[in-house]
Amino acid sequence: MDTLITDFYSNSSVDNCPKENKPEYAFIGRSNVGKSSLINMIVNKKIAYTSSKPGKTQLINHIAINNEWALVDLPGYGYAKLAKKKRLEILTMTKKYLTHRGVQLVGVFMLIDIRIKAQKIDLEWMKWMVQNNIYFIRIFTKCDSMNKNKILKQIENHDQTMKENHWAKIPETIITSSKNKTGKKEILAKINELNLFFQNI
Ligand SMILES: Nc1nc2c(ncn2[C@@H]2O[C@H](COP(=O)(O)OP(=O)(O)OP(=O)(O)O)[C@@H](O)[C@H]2O)c(=O)[nH]1
Ligand SMILES: [Mg+2]
Repeated sequence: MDTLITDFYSNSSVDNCPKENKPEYAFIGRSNVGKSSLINMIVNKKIAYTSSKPGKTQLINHIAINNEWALVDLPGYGYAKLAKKKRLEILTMTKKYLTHRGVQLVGVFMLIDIRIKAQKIDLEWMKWMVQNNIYFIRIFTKCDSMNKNKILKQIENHDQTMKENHWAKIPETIITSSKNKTGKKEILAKINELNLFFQNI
């Protein structure tokens, strides 16, 4: 699937987000997990701002593709160094976007750093999405940092933690690396499948 960027909008409120009824896919996860980098990898362009310092993305960024669908880069959560007021503002904006966008928010890619063990804050976010009927897929990022066996072992540990926290079903999972372009095909295949689903609702 070609990914031609046809538009770019940044907003601080869901109320101002583009009105066209096109399917979109949001990227969430802890600050610095690699959301903006993954989007850039998918579209093959440095469109979303990235940084080695957490807290880079602070708005709701719509990247329209082929005039047909959009990727949405969101701010990260869990960055303690941001002023408390700003952090709360961002959290409120993000949660309002996720709950008020409507059916055109077809799915969320929930990013988790493969290098670290399951974090309470990520589990809480996943639970919050289930409670709010938000469909999400789990994406492990930065998988260039270890070999296949270690990756599988890490995922097994994450799954185990979810089971211990009473998760009945482990979410669909995609392994990625923005550095090596791993997972691009799988993410685009998923988006393609969901775009077709959206056409039929
Ligand atoms: N090794 C490796 N590093 C990565 C990868 N993806 C992102 N990074 C690095 O992780 C850091 C954060 O990347 P961003 O894409 O800005 O992270 P973000 O989740 O958008 O962060 P916020 O906007 O602050 O929430 C940067 O230094 C990236 O170079 C990856 O696949 N592999
Ligand atoms: Mg970002």
